[in-house]
Amino acid sequence: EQKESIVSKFNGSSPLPPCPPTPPGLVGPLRIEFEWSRSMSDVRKASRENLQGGGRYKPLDCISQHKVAIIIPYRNRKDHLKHWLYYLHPILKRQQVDYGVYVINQHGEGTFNRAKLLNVGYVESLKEYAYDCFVFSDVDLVPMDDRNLYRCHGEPRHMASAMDKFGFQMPYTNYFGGVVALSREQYMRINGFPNNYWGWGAEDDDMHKRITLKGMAVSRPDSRVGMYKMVRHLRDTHNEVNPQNPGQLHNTARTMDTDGINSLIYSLIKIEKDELYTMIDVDIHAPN
Ligand code: UDH
Repeated sequence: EQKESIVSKFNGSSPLPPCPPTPPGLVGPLRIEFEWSRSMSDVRKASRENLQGGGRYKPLDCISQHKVAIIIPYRNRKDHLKHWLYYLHPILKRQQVDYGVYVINQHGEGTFNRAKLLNVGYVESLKEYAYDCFVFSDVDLVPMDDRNLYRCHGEPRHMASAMDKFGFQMPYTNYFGGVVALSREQYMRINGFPNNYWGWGAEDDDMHKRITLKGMAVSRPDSRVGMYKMVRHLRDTHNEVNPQNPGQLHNTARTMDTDGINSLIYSLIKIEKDELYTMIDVDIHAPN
């Protein structure tokens, strides 16, 4: 009799139940090691199970309450992406997320612009699926505890609250860097992210300012659950510290309603579907 009910579940005659609020398969603290010898075929073996193409996944036995686009700003970090995929796919599956992984590649050698790439990821992921939540994650950050849920909350969420490179503490009170999650409503309320922070620095502070200026607060996991390990690396070329960037923070209140998702201009070059991710190659019109 039990067998029959399982069969009928997969026949579609009885609809899947909603996934429980707390995923049952979580394990808590994780051991993360960035093995240099890990190959892409190791990564595929560890990650591909039950994935649909382009890094899409839905739980098999319940309906997820969280449709999440994971947006990664990217250029020339193949090794980091490998580690990220190796660890994150299994975690996200345990978390019972209905998700897709979008790697937003800045085309060309122009000055890098993290926040603008994140805006592109928001727009492009929504062309594929009705995501209601967006996790914006650097490619080099892997959570050390799977209770740090890749989903949205009542307030914008700063997920990377305890990074190893900052001694597992917040570097300063209003830090909003690394990995954050915003619902569609929260993101639209702040007009997305700024498009004008070229090079390294301050775009994450601008994101935080937008949130507080619109009367929202930021929530965070505690410093155990919020632990992240970063792949160690040198500063990238074409993403030098831009000393102009912090000064722009004085203008956020004045410019945020006109600079953001409503003023985003870019040229799509190519969309590539890997089995583990969707790569969106984009020209964001970097200044010379
Ligand atoms: N990113 C790229 N390619 C680049 C630059 C940035 O993919 O060339 C992405 C990537 O997702 C990265 C994120 O943008 O994680 C943020 O990049 P970042 O350089 O601002 O921040 P990160 O924390 O490094 O990775 C800070 C500078 C490290 C200097 C270390 C010197 N000890």
